[in-house]
Amino acid sequence: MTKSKQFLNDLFKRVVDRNPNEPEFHQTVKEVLDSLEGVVEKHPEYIELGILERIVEPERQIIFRVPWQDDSGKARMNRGFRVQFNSAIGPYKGGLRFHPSVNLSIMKFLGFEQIFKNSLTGLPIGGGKGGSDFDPRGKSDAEMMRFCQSFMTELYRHIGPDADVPAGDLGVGGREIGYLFGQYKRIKGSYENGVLTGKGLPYGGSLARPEATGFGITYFCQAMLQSKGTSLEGKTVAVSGFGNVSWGVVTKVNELGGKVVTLSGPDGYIYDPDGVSGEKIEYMLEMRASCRDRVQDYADQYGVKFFPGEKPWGVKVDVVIPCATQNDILVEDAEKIIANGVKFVCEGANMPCTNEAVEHFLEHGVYVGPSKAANAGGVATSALEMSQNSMRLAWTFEEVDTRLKTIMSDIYTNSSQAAEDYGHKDNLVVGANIAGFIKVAEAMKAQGLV
Ligand code: NDP
Ligand code: 2IT
Repeated sequence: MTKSKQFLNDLFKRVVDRNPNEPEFHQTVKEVLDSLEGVVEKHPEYIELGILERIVEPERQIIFRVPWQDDSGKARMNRGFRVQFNSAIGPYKGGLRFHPSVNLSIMKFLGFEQIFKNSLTGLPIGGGKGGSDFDPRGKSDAEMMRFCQSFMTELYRHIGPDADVPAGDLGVGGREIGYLFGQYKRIKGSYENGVLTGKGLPYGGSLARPEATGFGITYFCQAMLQSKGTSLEGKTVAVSGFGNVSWGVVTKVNELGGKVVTLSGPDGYIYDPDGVSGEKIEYMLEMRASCRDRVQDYADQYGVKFFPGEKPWGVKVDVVIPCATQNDILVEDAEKIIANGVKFVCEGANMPCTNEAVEHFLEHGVYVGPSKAANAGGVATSALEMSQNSMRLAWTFEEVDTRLKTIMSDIYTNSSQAAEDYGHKDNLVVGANIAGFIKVAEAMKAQGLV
């Protein structure tokens, strides 16, 4: 074993010892550190300067109490988080997740991923993530507003347009960002709309931000297919989830001539052999807004088959794009996907495949688009929203979409090139980690021991 490999293995052990009970955080750290042997061989100074040890430690972690009152007048309490992971290349940037599963491990995994993802966009944004274990399911609009106001009453002192810029993620969309921004503005007494992204159009939101994550994933997926001499035209696609990201993917896959035949929710999956298209895509927005959290509603509405409690990974398709949440594809799912002859898996959600599932795909010649590269279009367009806010100007949809296309194509090229340069041709997982890491490491090196 090389000295570099030994160092990386030891560092991973230290991360596990120092951060017990954080399996999702361990999972992402392992994936990144396992990619960096060649980089550390070439740059031994990254070890000497403590860059690797520092990059796995958040600069700051904020945990706070969020009290709120429900519609019956009962006092309720949730836990709020903001993990400010790395600010070497720009202000902390990353979404807020409201979901009952949220804990420190999940916040740290997402914040750590965000460092490299944001670096890959080529834009000046550092890595952060936040959220709460609040469950939006079944909450009234008024409850949502009171919760968001209480959450911001603590968060506001830690964020700012040049310090930390949150946005949406699972369970946080345009409505929630609106309530969060209103409370921030009220407390600060000044109109700093660059403090949050994913805003509504009338108060500084960017055209194409709602579509950006899903469109970006599809552009990335198309680049993967084109590099192998094919395209999404005429391909069948299995998608999981039915939220914001899935909606953007379904829309763009249709535009590029592909057919999405599955969607999933926490209740199971639907199979629509005619394809999710036309008004059915609009219906996805209704399902998301209803807060019912059921994909079965789609089957009831359009008379297609619903498979309760199952995932869509046994369905025979050409391309797989998981867009629900982390660890959605396990080794046994990967086996089914491989057995069905799928050659392309493009990760839409953050870390939807376990490390073992990714290994399995790579061993069987499946081309994998890793989430930190493939879904970076969301945060990239958030950074474009920040630019527009700074200039006090708004670009057209076409202008934003054109920039997004260029950014996704550059991310594909840089990840693919880095993989090749370091002797891992066609391993975009390793390539994205290397390309994202080097820029941050160089910035940290230049800025001294901070
Ligand atoms: P949404 O809240 O809009 O939608 C997610 C949907 O997927 C919800 O309906 C959710 O239901 C459902 N879901 C959650 N877990 C599962 C599961 N295990 N199986 C099936 N469905 C499930 O979230 P987004 O679409 O914004 O986010 C989806 C993923 O994409 C997340 O991993 C997120 O981190 C990632 N992402 C989002 C970006 C963005 O800009 N929005 C940018 C980059 C990545 P439930 O509420 O029950 O969980
Ligand atoms: O995971 C992600 O990249 C996001 N949820 C988007 C973050 C952002 O700041 O737009």
